[in-house]
Amino acid sequence: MSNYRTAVITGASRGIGAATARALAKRGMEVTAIGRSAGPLEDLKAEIGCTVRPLDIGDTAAVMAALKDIEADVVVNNAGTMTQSAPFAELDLLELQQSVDVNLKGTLAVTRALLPGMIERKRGHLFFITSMLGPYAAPNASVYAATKAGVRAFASCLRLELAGSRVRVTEIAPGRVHTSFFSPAFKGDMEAVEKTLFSEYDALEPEDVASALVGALDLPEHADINRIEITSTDQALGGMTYAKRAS
Ligand code: NJP
Repeated sequence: MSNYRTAVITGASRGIGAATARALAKRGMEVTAIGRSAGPLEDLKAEIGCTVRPLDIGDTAAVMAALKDIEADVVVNNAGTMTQSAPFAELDLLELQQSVDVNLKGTLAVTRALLPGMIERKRGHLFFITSMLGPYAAPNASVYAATKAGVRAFASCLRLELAGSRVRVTEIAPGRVHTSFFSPAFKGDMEAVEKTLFSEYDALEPEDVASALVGALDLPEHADINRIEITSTDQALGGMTYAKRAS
């Protein structure tokens, strides 16, 4: 495994972030787990012995203050939020704002806080958990897709800026993962989420995404996996659709 010792993971209170925290702690790394929910973070701390920082990453000033003393070899920008499933013209303005604040602004702030130290120490690995709804379009998720496309563009620019610095940049774009992420899209109705999205399809588990991340981390430090797109074998992306002419 590469020589990294410390990791900061956003959105570690559940789902992909918690699975990644477990995987990195198991490999002996010192993990700092970030999220807003103090209770689940404390449970994670009891389980894997990580440090926890309850924090809303949508608050840039709070992010800069909370992370200013942290040395991170690995940063997993994972925290994210979905909006209700709705056409853009009908989207709630508060949800629109929150999505941009967390998915895009929060990711920029966390990276801004931790990247200078990585550059100085000439060691680091930035991960960005984006989405298939960055490169591929879908209706009723336009703001979410825009934020994730933004993070993809950001990661691609950073990779160019950081060439030669020994700081790696890996984007991981997952397909559907079995977490509570889709709850807002179904107005909090988790039964409907399970029935509609998971009961008849195999999805990725959070641990699958964590394993992909560890695979990229495990390469020798001169090797940088730029991007991983990962789906379950029941999901395929790309392609085309055609709607029948309205009669
Ligand atoms: O989602 P979920 P996933 N400040 O809802 C945290 C992407 N993805 O693990 O603050 C700080 O279980 C929240 O913690 P809390 C997705 O876009 C997923 O599936 O305590 N943290 C929780 O720990 C996202 O970027 C799928 O509520 C904040 C975590 O974020 C990443 O995968 C598909 C926060 C969300 O955990 C992890 O999602 C895809 C804030 N303001 C991409 N707001 C999928 N699941 O199918 C939220 O393409 N969090």
